[in-house]
Amino acid sequence: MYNAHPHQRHHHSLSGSHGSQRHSHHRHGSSVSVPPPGADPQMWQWFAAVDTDRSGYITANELQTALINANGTRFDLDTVKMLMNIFDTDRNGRIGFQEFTGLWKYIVDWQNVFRHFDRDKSGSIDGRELSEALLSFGYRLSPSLLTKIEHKYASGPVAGYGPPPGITFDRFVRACVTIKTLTDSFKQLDRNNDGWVQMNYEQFMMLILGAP
Ligand SMILES: [Ca+2]
Ligand SMILES: [Ca+2]
Ligand SMILES: [Ca+2]
Repeated sequence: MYNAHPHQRHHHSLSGSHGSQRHSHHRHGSSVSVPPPGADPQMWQWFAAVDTDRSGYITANELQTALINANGTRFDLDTVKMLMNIFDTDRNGRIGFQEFTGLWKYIVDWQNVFRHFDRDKSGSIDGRELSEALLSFGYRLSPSLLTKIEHKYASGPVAGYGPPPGITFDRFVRACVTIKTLTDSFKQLDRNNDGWVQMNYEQFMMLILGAP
């Protein structure tokens, strides 16, 4: 979805085999093809394009199929699960239309952030761009931490050598959300705000496993 403008997805979906003309032939058609009252018709079209089995809900698999990085790779399942976890507010394991509205806006906002910090328009975020982005979010990280993050989230070098190929959109979002989650967890324990915490094993494990 990063690569394709929402409109392109919309047209793609209508030209594909899941066009809206099929709604009425589906056994659940009457209940899911009609947008909820007051729904943005454009948003409903995008939702219908991602809900390929017309169940009225978006699953992790459907979401992963719909989300494409600029370099043509699909989003990592970890990122898809993270997004589902944030927006599946009723905790039924699927994304309904109202939840999708929030999810879509979130992705569009992140696309704008990504494009802003992808200074060289390479379609990925390199170490310098990452450092600038995190600094603008208020994270003043050491060079070694930045390198660690860059290596963790960059996709492997294509030729096995040379500079890391950078961080794709989906991994950039996951990196930023993870850094925020871990930092917030730390700050909660660091009550006097001196940069040190005392925690037991249980707390440490909960903190790490609670990160996306
Ligand atoms: Ca579905
Ligand atoms: Ca849900
Ligand atoms: Ca770049």
